[in-house]
Amino acid sequence: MAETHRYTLGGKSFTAVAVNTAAKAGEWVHSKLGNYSNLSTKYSSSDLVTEVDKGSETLIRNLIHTHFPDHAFLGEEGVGAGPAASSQALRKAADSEYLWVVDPIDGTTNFVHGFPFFSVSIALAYRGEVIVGVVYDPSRDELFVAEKGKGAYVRGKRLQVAPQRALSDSLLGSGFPADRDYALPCNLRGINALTPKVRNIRSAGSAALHLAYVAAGRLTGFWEIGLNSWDIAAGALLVQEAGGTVSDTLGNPYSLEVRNVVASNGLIHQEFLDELAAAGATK
Ligand code: 2AM
Ligand code: CA
Repeated sequence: MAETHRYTLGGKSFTAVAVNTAAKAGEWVHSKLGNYSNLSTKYSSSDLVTEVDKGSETLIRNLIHTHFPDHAFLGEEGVGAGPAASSQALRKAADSEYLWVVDPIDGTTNFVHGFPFFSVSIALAYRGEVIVGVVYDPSRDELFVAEKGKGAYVRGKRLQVAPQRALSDSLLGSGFPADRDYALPCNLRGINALTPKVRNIRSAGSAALHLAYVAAGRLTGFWEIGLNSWDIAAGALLVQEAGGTVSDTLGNPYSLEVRNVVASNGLIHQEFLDELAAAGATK
């Protein structure tokens, strides 16, 4: 990794800005719990957004641009609803040298219902490759941070993926996608096929935080169909830097374009992919 990645104007490192920004945004979001006023829907009746999502994104964008005015910014709330709009936004941003990929609240449904499992997800990509990833859970005050080639950490402790060698011993995470026409039925096929074959499955409603839990060894693996780049980017680097594997459901290596994600400790990865393929649950 080139030295130019580490230092810039004023000597603030990219990682320091990512960490401070996620912490600040997460604290603000947490202070608004049970206190939002404008609930609206985006792509479907289960795709929720509040003024807190928008406020968090504005706070994050302003802070990042204060330090790095030339960097490009891709945030969930700056993009139109639906998968076509988000793919197009990513293609447009992909040419940028430095691109911040941000989900201001991952787990908005939980935030709206007061279920304390949501996160702020901030990633920085250099020429399309994620080099910094931060996922912050304000409910537990856990900040997960990874730097390319330098490991993943929470509270100063190095993260290591889980040790299970077989799906039958694994605790997996997944989700119930908001897109009920395409992503939800596909994911349900996977859940149907995998539930009897694994130790159990958890679905707590924040893809980014589930990926952080894979990195921390709290889940053996996670998969979900139809996610967006901002749900995955930071969490994918956390998993990789904790020794795990991230791919799409067909086994192609992780990139910012991946929407159907499979993350694991690596040891169960092939078995995981094989089961999803056998269930017709890859796309
Ligand atoms: P969000 O809260 O940022 O919207 C839950 O299954 C996961 O899917 C969450 O990470 C949630 O992120 C994400 N999600 C919710 N609606 C979505 C949509 N319409 N498209 C893609 N991902 C979505
Ligand atoms: Ca979001």
